[in-house]
Amino acid sequence: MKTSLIIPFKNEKEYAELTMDTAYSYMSEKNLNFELIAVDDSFDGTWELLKLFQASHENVVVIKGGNPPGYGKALRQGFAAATGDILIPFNGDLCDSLDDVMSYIQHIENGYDMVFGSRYMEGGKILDHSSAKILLSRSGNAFLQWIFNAKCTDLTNTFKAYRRKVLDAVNPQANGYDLGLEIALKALTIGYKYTTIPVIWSARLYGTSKMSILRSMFSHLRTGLAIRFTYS
Ligand SMILES: Nc1nc2c(ncn2[C@@H]2O[C@H](COP(=O)(O)OP(=O)(O)OP(=O)(O)O)[C@@H](O)[C@H]2O)c(=O)[nH]1
Ligand SMILES: [Mg+2]
Repeated sequence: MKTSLIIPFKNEKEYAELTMDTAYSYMSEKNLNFELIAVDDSFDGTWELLKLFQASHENVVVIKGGNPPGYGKALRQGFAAATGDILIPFNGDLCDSLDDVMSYIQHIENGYDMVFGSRYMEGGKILDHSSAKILLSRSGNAFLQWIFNAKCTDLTNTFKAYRRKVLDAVNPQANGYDLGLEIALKALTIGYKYTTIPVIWSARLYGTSKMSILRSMFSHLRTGLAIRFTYS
């Protein structure tokens, strides 16, 4: 099966080449059939670095984001451009692990429609992150897990893998950080087969965070409740 990694970038000039090169080398060394789709909303030179990388590599697509920009919007543009059978959002600041990408692919090839990653289950890890952010994220996730009776302690984590048919059926609409949650919850209510595995999340070494924890917590809860009361 072919895998598309969808990689969003917003002002990540320290990461543009590093992330593309790290992902490309890893996927090539594992002999995977893959493509990298970068979706860029930057104004700091990241775009030029991505285009340079694309010029010297096959199976790399670089797309300009929307106006106004958005994390979820960028991922949706990436999904629309992807030609793979397995679609995986992979953050541009290398917080997600490529070994976990490999496990995702194996689980989908073994028959699952979706694989969720949890930083909070046994075997999962968060390397160096503010404890206030973790506390807020864990409590929001505990609530969402409870109202959906889901087998996942980290539903809000966007780092998940989907068979293409899941995205076709869900047709997600979110423009922000709630996109991954929207897809997962709608797909759960449809009944797609999923599993959750532990994943490792590492804090960024360069640049600055684009996510506001309070704003994204609010949008996650709003999205979760809206789906809970309209889809089931
Ligand atoms: N194209 C695009 N990419 C975005 C946007 N917002 C964030 N990103 C990228 O999405 C990835 C994740 O964003 P981060 O700001 O690191 O969010 P986070 O991982 O929750 O925050 P940190 O804890 O600081 O790592 C990064 O590669 C960002 O550059 C956006 O509006 N458009
Ligand atoms: Mg990050």
